[in-house]
Amino acid sequence: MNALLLYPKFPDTFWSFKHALKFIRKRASLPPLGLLTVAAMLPGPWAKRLVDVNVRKFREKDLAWADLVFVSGMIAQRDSARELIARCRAAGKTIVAGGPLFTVEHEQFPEVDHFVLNEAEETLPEFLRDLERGGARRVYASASFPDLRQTPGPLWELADLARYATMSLQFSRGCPFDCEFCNITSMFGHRPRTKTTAQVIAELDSLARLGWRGSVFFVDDNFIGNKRALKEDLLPALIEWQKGKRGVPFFTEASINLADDEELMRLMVEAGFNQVFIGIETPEEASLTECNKRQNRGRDLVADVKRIQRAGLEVQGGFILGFDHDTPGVFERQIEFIQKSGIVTAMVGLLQAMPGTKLHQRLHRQGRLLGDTSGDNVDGTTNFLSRMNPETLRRGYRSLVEYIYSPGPYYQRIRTFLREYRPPRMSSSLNWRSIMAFVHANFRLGVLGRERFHYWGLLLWTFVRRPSQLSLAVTLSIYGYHFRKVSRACSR
Ligand code: B12
Ligand code: SF4
Repeated sequence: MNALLLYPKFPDTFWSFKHALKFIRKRASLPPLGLLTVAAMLPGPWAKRLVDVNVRKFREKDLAWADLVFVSGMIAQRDSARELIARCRAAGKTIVAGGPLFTVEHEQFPEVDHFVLNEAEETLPEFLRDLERGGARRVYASASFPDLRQTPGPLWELADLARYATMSLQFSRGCPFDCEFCNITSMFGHRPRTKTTAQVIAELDSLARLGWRGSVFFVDDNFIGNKRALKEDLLPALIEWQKGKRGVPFFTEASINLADDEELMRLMVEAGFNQVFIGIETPEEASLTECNKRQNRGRDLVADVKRIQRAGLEVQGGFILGFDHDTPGVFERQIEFIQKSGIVTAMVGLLQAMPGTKLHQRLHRQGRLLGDTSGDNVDGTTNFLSRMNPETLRRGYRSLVEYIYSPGPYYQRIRTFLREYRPPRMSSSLNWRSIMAFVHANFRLGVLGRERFHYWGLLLWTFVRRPSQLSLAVTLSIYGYHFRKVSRACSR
C-alpha cells in the first residue's frame, strides 16, 4: 500500500512568516506534525510519502504513486484542501481526511471517502482494521481523549527538514482554563495529558540524529498546564539533554500565570526556552470577564510581561478586538498596552466564533452568527454581528494593525523590549544562513526599505547598549518587514 500524506497550503498571513522566511531561504516555518505522527501509526510495511505543498510541488507522479491519500489541515487551509481533494478525486484516489479542519466541518467535504476525526490515537486503529477487512465506514469519531504515553514519535524522515525554519514537538494536549472563544478545550479537554519525559527526549534525539540543530517549538496549548511534571521531570531532563550541545533554542505557548512562578521561569530558561506566546487578549477587565479569561483578570499585565522578559523569555502576545464590552476607546488602550509592554510580536485579531466553542453556541442562541469563520482571526474578518458598529470595528482594527507595525512604533517596541530583556546564556551557532540573512536585511531594510533610518538607528543603539542582542534585533526587524506586508494586505 502506498500512502500519500498531503498537507494543504497556508494563506499568506501573520503566522505564515512568508516574507521573513525569504531572508533565511526557508519555505515554511514548521512541518505538519499531525501528519508525521499519523504516518508513524500506519502499518510498518506500507510505503509513505509526504507532500507538504507549502514547501514543494504536488506532482502528477506523486498522485499516480498513491493508493491512499491522507489529508490534514486547519480551517485556515480550507481553500487549498478543497483544491487538493478535487485533484485526488479526479484521479480516482481513495481519500482519508483528519485533523482540525475536518474534525469541525467534515460535512462540507462530500468528495472525501473516509473521515478519521479527533485524535488519531483513538480513531485510526479502528479505521485501519476495517479497511483491512474491506469494510471501512465513512466517519470515525471519538469523544474520549487518548493517553499520549501511547503516541509514537513522528516520522521525521518523511520531511525535508532543511526546508523548514523550525521543528515542532508536542509534550501535552489540553488546557485547564476555559476561555469562551477557544476550541482547544472542546478538542482536547481540560486535563493536560502529557507524554513521558523519555518520549520527549527520544523525539529530540531523533531530530538531532537527522542533523537538526535549529530551534524547536513545543506546540502545547498551554505548556505550563502541569507545572509539577515540568519542574520535577521534564525541565531537569531538558537541562541535562542540552549539556555538551551548542544549545537548541525552544519556544512554546503558556498562560500569563507563568509570571507568578519564578522557579518555573528559571528552569525553562535554563532548559533552553527563550520565547513564549501568551494569550493576553485585552487590557479591558470587562472583556476579560466576558470571555472568561479569569487567569488574566485583576493583574497588572504589563508588569507580568516585563517580569517574564526579565527572566529571559521574549513574550509574543495574542490580542483580540470585538468583544461585546469593547467600546471605541479600546483601540487606543490596546495600542498603549502593546507599546508599553514591549511585545514586539503582537498578533492582533478580530474575535471570530469557531465551531465547537462556547462563544459559537452563545452567538448562535442570540441569532448573531453570520456564517463560517475564515479560521484565521488576523485576516480582518469576523463571522458574527458585533455589538460595536461593524464599520467602526473594522476601521479601528485596520488602523491599529497599521499603526503598531509601522516602522516608528515597531522599532520603538523592539527597544522597549531589549531594555527589559535579560537574555539567557546560550551559545548559538552562527551559520551561513544567519550571515546571509544579515546581509539581505541590510540591503532590503537598510537600503530599500522605508524603515531604513529606524533600522540603522536600532542597530547602532543595540551595538552600543545591548551588543550581545544584535542578531535578535536583526531577526525582529525582519519579522517587522513580514508583519508590515501582511498587515497592509489585511487593511485593504
Ligand atoms: C503548531 C500550530 C500551528 C503552526 C502550524 C504549523 C504546521 N505546519 O502545522 C502555526 C504556528 C503555523 C499555526 C498557525 C495557525 N494556527 Co495553529 N496550531 C498549532 C497547534 C498549537 C499545534 C498543532 C500541532 O502540531 N499539534 C500536534 C499534532 C500531533 O496534533 P494534530 O495536528 O492535531 O494532529 C492530531 C489529530 O488532529 C489527528 N490528525 C491530524 N491530521 C490528520 C490527518 C489524518 C488523515 C488523520 C487520520 C488524522 C489527523 O491526528 C493527530 C494525532 O492525534 C494547534 C493547537 C493544537 N493543540 O492542535 C493550533 C491550531 C491547529 N491552530 C489553529 C489556528 C486557528 C491557527 C491560525 C489560523 C492562527 C491565526 N489566527 O493566525 C494560524 C493559521 C496559519 C496561517 N498561516 O494562516 C487552530 C485550528 C482550528 C481549526 N479547527 O482549524 C488550532 C487548533 C488552535 C486553536 N486554538 O484553535 N498553528
Ligand atoms: S488559556 Fe489559551 S489554550 Fe487555554 S482555554 Fe484559554 S485560550 Fe484556550
